[in-house]
Amino acid sequence: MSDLFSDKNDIEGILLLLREKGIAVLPNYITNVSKIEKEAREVLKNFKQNSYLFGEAVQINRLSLLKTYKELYNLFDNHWVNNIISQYTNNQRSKVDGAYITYEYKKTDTPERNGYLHFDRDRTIKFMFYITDVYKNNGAFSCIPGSHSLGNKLRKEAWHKTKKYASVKNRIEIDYPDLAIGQKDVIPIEGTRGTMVIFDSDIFHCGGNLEDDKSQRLIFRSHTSIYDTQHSYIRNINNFFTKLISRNHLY
Ligand SMILES: O=C(O)CCC(=O)C(=O)O
Ligand SMILES: [Fe+2]
Repeated sequence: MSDLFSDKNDIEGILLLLREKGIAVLPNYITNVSKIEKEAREVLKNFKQNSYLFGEAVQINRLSLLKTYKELYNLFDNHWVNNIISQYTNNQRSKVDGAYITYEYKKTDTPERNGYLHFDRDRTIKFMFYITDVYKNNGAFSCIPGSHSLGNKLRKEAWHKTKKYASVKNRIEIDYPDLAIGQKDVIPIEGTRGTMVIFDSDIFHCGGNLEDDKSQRLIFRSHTSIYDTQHSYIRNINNFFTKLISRNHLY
């Protein structure tokens, strides 16, 4: 997994990893996480919760809704984040759209949707910050480095077959069994609290599956849409005006 590590100051190295592997990991991105954790727990208490089989989740549709939570807000609204988004999207985008806080503490028989190996139906670049230590047993984000190119192709093909978000086939083991790709191929992206993970949501990934009821994971993650098909751009404009659909950016 150390071949996915980069240094926060090495922007070129981070971009290279994102392009070649679909993921970059920055251990010890921040050393003092306690204020961030305090704010994240307040948001979980104060905001409306989404239904989430693994525990609790709050969806923040626009990052600006977090403005009074300075530690959380600053983590995703800064030059470093904006620079990476701009360069990775060739200046199509420059800022974080929204965010999620997820708190996983329930072991389930049937996984939540993000627990299945998948690529996201809408492509985004995500910054994912570990507020607790993350290990295989507490629902680590897991992925197949380098699978983002195949994910990109499959996502575009899937959208050609339907116009309905919920019908887009994105679960690898269920929807694409012929690939014979599955949990046996994933690696858990483990890290201590303060780790930042950046990934392209076309990568095959999953997370949140706890191995026992004692382990817990708390994560703060942002998402920024990448429009790489004409219909994804048009869909976004439609969503903006109609506000009919609230996308779930975990899958
Ligand atoms: O919970 C996880 O680690 C995976 C979440 C996920 O699928 C996503 O952020 O797109
Ligand atoms: Fe996902």
